[in-house]
Amino acid sequence: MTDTFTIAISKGRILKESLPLLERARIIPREDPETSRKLVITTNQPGVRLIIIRATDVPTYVEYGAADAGIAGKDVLMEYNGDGLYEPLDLNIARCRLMLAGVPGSQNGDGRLRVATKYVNTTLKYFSDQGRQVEIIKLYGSMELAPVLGLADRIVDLVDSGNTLKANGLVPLEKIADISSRLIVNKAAMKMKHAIIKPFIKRLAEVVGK
Ligand code: PRT
Ligand code: MG
Repeated sequence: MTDTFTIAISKGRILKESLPLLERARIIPREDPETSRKLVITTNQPGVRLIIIRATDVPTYVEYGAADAGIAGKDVLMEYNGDGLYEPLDLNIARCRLMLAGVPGSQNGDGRLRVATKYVNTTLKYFSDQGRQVEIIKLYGSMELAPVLGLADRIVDLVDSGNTLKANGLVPLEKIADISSRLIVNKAAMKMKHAIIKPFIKRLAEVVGK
C-alpha cells in the first residue's frame, strides 16, 4: 500500500476551506465530497483518495494508519490523547477561539465552578494548570444552553463571530486557545511513504505561505 495516499477530512467548514488548498496543491476530487454520499472519494492523482469522516474521528484514523494524513482542528487535536501523529503544518483555516463563557455579571459563588463542555480534557488541563478546581459536565453539543438553564455556571466552546454566545445571552470571559486546522500525518507513513508525503507537505506549505 505504499503507492496509495489516504487523506481524512470532515464535512462542513473544514472541508469547505480545505478543498481550495488541496486544489492548489493539485489534488482535485473526482466528485464533490460535500454532496456525494460516498465516504471514499478518488482524486485526479492516481492512488490519492479522500475519506470523509466526523471531525473528532480524524486523529483516530490517522494515528492508527487507516488514513496516512488528515486535516483536523487544533481543538480536536488538543482533546485527543494520542502520540502517533505528526503535526507538520498549520493550514490557518477554520480559525476561531476556544473560550470560557458565561452569563454577564454572574459570580463564581462559594462552591466549585461547574463548567459544561465537550472539551473535557482541555478544560480540566486549563483549570488545573492554574490551580483552579472545577466540576466538568460533559455535553455533546448546544453548550450555550447550559448556563441559561442553570445546568452549569460556565461553558467552554468555540467562538468565531461571537453571535451564538450573544444570541443566548452569554459573554466570552477567558480565551483558552487560538484554534486553526492542522495537517496531521501518521508517523509510520511519514517514513514509509515519504516519496509521496514530503512533496505533498511542501506543496501545501507553499500554498498556505509557510
Ligand atoms: O457538526 P458536527 O457535530 O458534525 O461536528 P463538528 O461540530 O466537530 O464539525 P464542524 O464542521 O462544526 O466543526 C469542525 C471544526 O471547525 C471544529 O473542530 C473547529 O476546529 C472548526 N471551527 C472553526 C468551528 C468554528 N470555527 C465554530 N465557530 N467549529 C464550530 N464552531 C461553532 C461553535 O461550536 C459555536 O456553536 O460555531 C458556533 C460559534 O460561532 P459564532 O460565529 O457564532 O461565534
Ligand atoms: Mg458542528
